[in-house]
Amino acid sequence: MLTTKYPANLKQEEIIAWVKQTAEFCQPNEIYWCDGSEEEYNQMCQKLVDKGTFIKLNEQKRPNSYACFSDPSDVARVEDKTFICSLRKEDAGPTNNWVAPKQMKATLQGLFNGCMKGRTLYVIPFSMGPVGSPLSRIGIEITDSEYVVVNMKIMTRMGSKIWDVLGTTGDFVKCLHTVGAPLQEGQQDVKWPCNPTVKYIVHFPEERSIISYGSGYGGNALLGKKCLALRIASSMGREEGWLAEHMLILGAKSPQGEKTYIAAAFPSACGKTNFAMLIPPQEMGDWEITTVGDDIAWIHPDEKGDLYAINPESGYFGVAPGTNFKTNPNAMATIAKNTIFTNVGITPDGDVWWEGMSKEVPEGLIDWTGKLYDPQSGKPAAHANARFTTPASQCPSIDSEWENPKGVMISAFIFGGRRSTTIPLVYQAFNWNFGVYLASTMGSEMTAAAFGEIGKVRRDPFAMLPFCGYHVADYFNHWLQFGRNLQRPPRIFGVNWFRKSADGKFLWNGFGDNMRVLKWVIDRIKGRASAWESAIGWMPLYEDIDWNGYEFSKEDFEKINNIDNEAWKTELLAHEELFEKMYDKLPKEYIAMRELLLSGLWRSPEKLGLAGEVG
Ligand code: SAT
Ligand code: MN
Repeated sequence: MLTTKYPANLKQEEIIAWVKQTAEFCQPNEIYWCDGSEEEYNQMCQKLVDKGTFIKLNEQKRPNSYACFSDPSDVARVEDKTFICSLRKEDAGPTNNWVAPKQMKATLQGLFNGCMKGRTLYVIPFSMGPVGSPLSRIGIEITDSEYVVVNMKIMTRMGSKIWDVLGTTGDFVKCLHTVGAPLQEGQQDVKWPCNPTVKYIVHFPEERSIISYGSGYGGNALLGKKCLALRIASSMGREEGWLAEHMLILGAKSPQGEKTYIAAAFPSACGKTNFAMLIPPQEMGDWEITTVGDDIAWIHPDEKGDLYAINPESGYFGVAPGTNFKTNPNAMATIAKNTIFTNVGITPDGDVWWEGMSKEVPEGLIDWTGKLYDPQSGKPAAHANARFTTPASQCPSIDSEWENPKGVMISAFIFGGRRSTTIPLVYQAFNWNFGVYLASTMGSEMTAAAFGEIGKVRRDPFAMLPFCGYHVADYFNHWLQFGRNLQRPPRIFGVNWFRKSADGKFLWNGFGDNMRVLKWVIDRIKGRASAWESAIGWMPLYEDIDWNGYEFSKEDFEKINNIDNEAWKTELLAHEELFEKMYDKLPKEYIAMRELLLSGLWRSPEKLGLAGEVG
């Protein structure tokens, strides 16, 4: 029987009993209660260096930073092994894997018996959201991975202070994680322990608990992120009347000093972190973009019926490849120190490198498999899903209100995917309902074979496909109902940075130039910008966009913002494919809205001879 010293300010018997029980079952060598201090973080990193998991980077070039390589079987989230184990199958819906909770628990029991042998059981108390904010939620993660402890330290508010917040009655989400690699007596550990074949990421929404087996990586193991802050929180939000969304939150300050906050959802591989940290073109005047969050937003109505959002995280777990001083200077500055890199390349002088960081590949680079990199191999040096874990507080564009316990007031939602055709650069939905329809039917062309045929459109409602913790059509209904309760519902916009010309070239620069679209969005919210009424929503004419410093022709604008009636008919038909999967719970409004959209597919600004109708 293991003895352990409980934190003095831990006041809930239930937590002590849970940890004890888990320890008896998982049989670790030791129990350690994390206090969240700097010393603890440093000691834990040193332990990872001693084990060979972490490589300490050059202290001059990348102070207090580490790199590590995962097992090749453990490089991303495992969607096919992710389960929503609600009591009833119909509550998980058609987009989630489901197994009856009893049956899943029996499977997990078999796997967890003795799973922490030879390891330490760590107890990590953490807050998603500013500590003590009424909008924040508490989780406790039990894990046998030091990598998880140090990453959770960056990504969440973690440590002893959480016991005070919990007091004697506070609620928390139980998160149990193991790498699933017990060590026998005397057995040497590997650098990246995990279970190469068996992985389970399981959510019990009614119990509000999470169990994760077999992976040490990102969203599979840092249970505060996708598991708690999206899957479990979306289910809480439905019951409690709020929204947990896969959205960045940014602030935009106009040259006149007016501040507007916007939340935006994009599927992965659409440049969310870049958008959240955008640097506006100087020619547009003194615009400033500030960052509240890059991945998740928790959104609550206040007493007046306005919407306030917090970022539940305190760090960024961002994709490294493609990040450079041009695409995202703010991210590059953020990761200059105190950062953990996973699956990037390492230079001979102890710094990091990835595809897209610079044109030349550094000589003598070690690739993410730990071998000397051969640029002729045709393989990338950094894994395509290589990540940095870095404190949000280090971001030069961090918003002054990012830790405000009340959150920031959201004035608009933006939804976008990667679409080479059909979807225009920007359009504004007619109203909340049409906006919810737009978000429900959004799709993105796949860039990784893991999710299906490359280039094919995958429907990804609200960019929540892998993250919605309940029936996706119930989720649509929740959004519709949520809007009915708002006095001043935020405006909803669709964007597409990825439209291509007939010869296959991207029409739009993207990055900083996305500020031009953002400015029109803001001007629309404030009632300042004109727009014409297209079949799918309100759209800018060429003159409505600020082109200072960007030579973008009217012809190209017509291409990028064109509504091709035939393509849209096909698009609307494709929405049916999504709907038939959830016909039993599909909002009845959707059928009507689809018909209304279809019925308007005859107009275009040329046909209407519009010069700039104000809507
Ligand atoms: O690995 S995470 O799930 O945290 C990141 C992602 O896949 O979006
Ligand atoms: Mn994400």
